[in-house]
Amino acid sequence: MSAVLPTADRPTPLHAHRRAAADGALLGALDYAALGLTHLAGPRVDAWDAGPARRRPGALQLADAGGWAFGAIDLPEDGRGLTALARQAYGEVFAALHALGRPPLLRLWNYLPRINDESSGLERYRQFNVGRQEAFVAAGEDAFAGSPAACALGKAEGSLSIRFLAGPTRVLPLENPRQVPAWRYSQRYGPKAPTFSRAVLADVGGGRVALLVSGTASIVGEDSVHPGDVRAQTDETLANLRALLATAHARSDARFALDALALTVYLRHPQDRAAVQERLALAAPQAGANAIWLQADVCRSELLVEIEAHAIAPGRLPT
Ligand code: 3EB
Repeated sequence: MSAVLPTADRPTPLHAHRRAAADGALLGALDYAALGLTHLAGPRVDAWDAGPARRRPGALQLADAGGWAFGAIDLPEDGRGLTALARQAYGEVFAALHALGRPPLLRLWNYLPRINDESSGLERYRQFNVGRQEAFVAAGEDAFAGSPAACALGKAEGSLSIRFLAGPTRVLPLENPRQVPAWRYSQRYGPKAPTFSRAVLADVGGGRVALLVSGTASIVGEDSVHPGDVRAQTDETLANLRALLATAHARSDARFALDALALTVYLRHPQDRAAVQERLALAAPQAGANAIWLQADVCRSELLVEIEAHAIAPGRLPT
C-alpha cells in the first residue's frame, strides 16, 4: 500500500456527473467533441469528480485527487502502425500510474481513428489489441482475468485517444455468463485478445459502490448476432446488460436498476437512433431518455450499436 493514498476502505468519495461542457473543478471528463466523435443527443460530457485535483500537464495529462486519478493521452499516428502506437500509449499510461503508487485501474476508454480499416492484412482494431495486450504484460498488469472495464470505438481521423480512471480502492472485475470473456476470444477475432473485463465494481467511498460497465454489444458467446438488424442488436445488448447486473448483484449488496444506469450509446449509423431509442424506451425509458448518444464505429464491422454504462449506489463490496 502506497503511503500517498488514503486507506482502501475509506476512499475520498468519487462522483460521476453529466454536463453540457467540460469545465469546473473536475478530476477528469470524457469530452466527446474533443475526442473527435459526433454528438447526436443528450449531455455532451461525462465527468468524474473527487474534490480539488492536482494537474500534471504533459504528453499524458494526469489529474489526481484523494488518490483518484484520471488520465488522458492523445497520440497522433506516426507511420509505425497502430500496434506500436497502442504499445507506446499504454506504456505511458502504466508509467504514470506506477509513479502515483499503482492505484488500480477501474476503466479505460479507447478511441481509434478508422478502427475498421485494414492495413498489412489486419484490421486496425486487431492491431491495437496486439499492442495493448503486449503493454499490459510488459508492465506486469493483469491482461486477462482481472483486467479493467473498457470500451474501444472508432472515429473518422485524428489521434489514438485513451482516457483512464484509477483509484485508491479494490476493483472487482465481472464477467458476463452469456459471453466468453473478451480476454479469452479465439484467434478468429485477432492474434491477441482484447484486454478488458465486462464490468467492474469498486468502492467509491461514502458507503457507495460504483458499477462501470464496458462497451456492450450484440455478442453471444464470442459471436456477433443479428447482423444488419439494429433493433435485435439493441435487444441482445440489453439482455447482456441485464445479465451483467445480475452478476453484480451476486457480488455486492449494492443494487443497480437497468433504468437507473447512465448510458452512453454509440451508433455506427446516426439514422438508427429512432429505432434504438424505441427499443430502449420499452426496456429502460428513464435511462434511454437520459443517455448520451454518439456516432462512432464499433469494433466489429457487423456491429451497429454498442452501449456502455455506469452507476453509483449505496452498498459495500465483500471483504
Ligand atoms: C465486444 O464485446 C465488443 O477492446 O476495449 C467492447 C468493450 C468491445 C471493450 C475493447 C471492445 C472493447 O467485444 C467490443
